[in-house]
Amino acid sequence: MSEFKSGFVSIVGRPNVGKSTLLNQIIGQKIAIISSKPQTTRNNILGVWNRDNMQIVFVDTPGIHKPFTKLGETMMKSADNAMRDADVVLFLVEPDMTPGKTEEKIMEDLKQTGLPVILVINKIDCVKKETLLPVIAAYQQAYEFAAVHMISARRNDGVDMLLKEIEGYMQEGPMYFPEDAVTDQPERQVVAELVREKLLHLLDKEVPHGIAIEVFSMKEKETLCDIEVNIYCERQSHKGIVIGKGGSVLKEAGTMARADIEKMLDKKVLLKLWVKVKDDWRNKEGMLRNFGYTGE
Ligand SMILES: Nc1nc2c(ncn2[C@@H]2O[C@H](COP(=O)(O)OP(=O)(O)OP(=O)(O)O)[C@@H](O)[C@H]2O)c(=O)[nH]1
Ligand SMILES: [Mg+2]
Repeated sequence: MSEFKSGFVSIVGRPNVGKSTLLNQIIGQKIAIISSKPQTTRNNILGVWNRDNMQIVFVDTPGIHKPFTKLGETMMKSADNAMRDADVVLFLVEPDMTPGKTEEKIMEDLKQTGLPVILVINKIDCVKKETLLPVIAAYQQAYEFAAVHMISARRNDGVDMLLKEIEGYMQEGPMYFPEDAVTDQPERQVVAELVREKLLHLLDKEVPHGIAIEVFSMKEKETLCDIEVNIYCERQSHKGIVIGKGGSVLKEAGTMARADIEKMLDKKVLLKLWVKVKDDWRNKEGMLRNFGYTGE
């Protein structure tokens, strides 16, 4: 029998490049939430890819940016940790931008780790080939990548080839997670994230960035799951926006989140949402810990 191989693969890059989209596509399930707004992912999210003789643990990370809040700092700590504790790193970039300050900083940090880095140019469905060539050239001049791949995470284009490449970096090792595990995220956490995803979608400006979710009750019965959720926002004025005229925003978020949660749990869900204010929680360490933003 051939030996069992395993390893960790971190997915890093600036906010909004499609890291979480790629993780979900590889795992074939929605593990990480996705939005068109930057700084969607707030902590490292593990996705487990299982085959007969191999287990690859993918680590989706918060997009790398200059933090302005304590929450931002913990997010950067998470990304930094993931970058160090990997066997190979996927550096995701936009297809129409040569390396900017963010990318230069990421490459500097990656160099320190000495790990093999695969450059992954995402969203190639959005650009013409001619646009890609100078982008690839600029990156290759800036860094010695172990390989370069062009993909569309959204359309699942080029992802199989990338996976084949990654398999080559796995070494003899243990099965880190049970073979039926797909993520390290507890169900409650996934529920909280799904609610946050809908609010990211429905709300604008600073409001969605100042939202944290707490699932304070989840009672699973035979055919039904009763879930109660607190939505925290940073200011009294934001509370009204989250609720919406006549409760319209909250109602829509609830309907959409319930559909996703029902799919995940495969049973009917009763979802109750409450909106509360916690002043400036993004800068309070105790609250960050409460919400599970530990920087690990
Ligand atoms: N056109 C196109 N859009 C994509 C592709 N991959 C991701 N997107 C879109 O890019 C946006 C950001 O995707 P995410 O997966 O949330 O990006 P992220 O890198 O995880 O972002 P953060 O968590 O904020 O760091 C979403 O609107 C996605 O639908 C792609 O291959 N093509
Ligand atoms: Mg993300």
